[in-house]
Amino acid sequence: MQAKVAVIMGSKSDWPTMQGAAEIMDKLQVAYEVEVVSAHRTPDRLMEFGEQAVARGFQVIIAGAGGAAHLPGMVASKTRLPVLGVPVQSKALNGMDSLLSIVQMPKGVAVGTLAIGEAGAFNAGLMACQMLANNDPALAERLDAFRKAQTETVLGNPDPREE
Ligand code: RP5
Repeated sequence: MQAKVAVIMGSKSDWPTMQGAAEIMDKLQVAYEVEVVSAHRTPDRLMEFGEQAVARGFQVIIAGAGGAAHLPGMVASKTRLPVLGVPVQSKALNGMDSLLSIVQMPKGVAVGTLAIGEAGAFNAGLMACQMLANNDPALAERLDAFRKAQTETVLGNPDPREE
């Protein structure tokens, strides 16, 4: 199956966070590719990735990075594909550095920024699925079922003292 989503990240150390995006895309049967593309350690690879992303058939890019997290903004500068940025929780500043680096894009180059850490990664995968579902009725049905099951899980056991 042609991968419509690229999940890139600045380092292998980001994978424990970024695998949340993969988890929900696996569940919703959306094909994706995963690569380490570092803005500062492999800048040429980043430029090449951004330039080739459309030709490779991707429709959405999820980019996770921590610290001085310039990866999402830089890749967005090289492609018209929508980029969903995930601020990875850094050790020194708990991800506030990552968040502010990703969210404060100057006008003219857009990056959609998710929450810090695992929730952000999962939601980036979820949002990529929602975007693709606009042109994929079967995926839309799977998304609806996922949301319904999530709601029923809460409604089925609303007592906070029970597991
Ligand atoms: C960023 O630096 C990465 O996205 C990662 O979050 C952070 C630390 O990278 P490593 O030193 O663990 O490779 O580029």
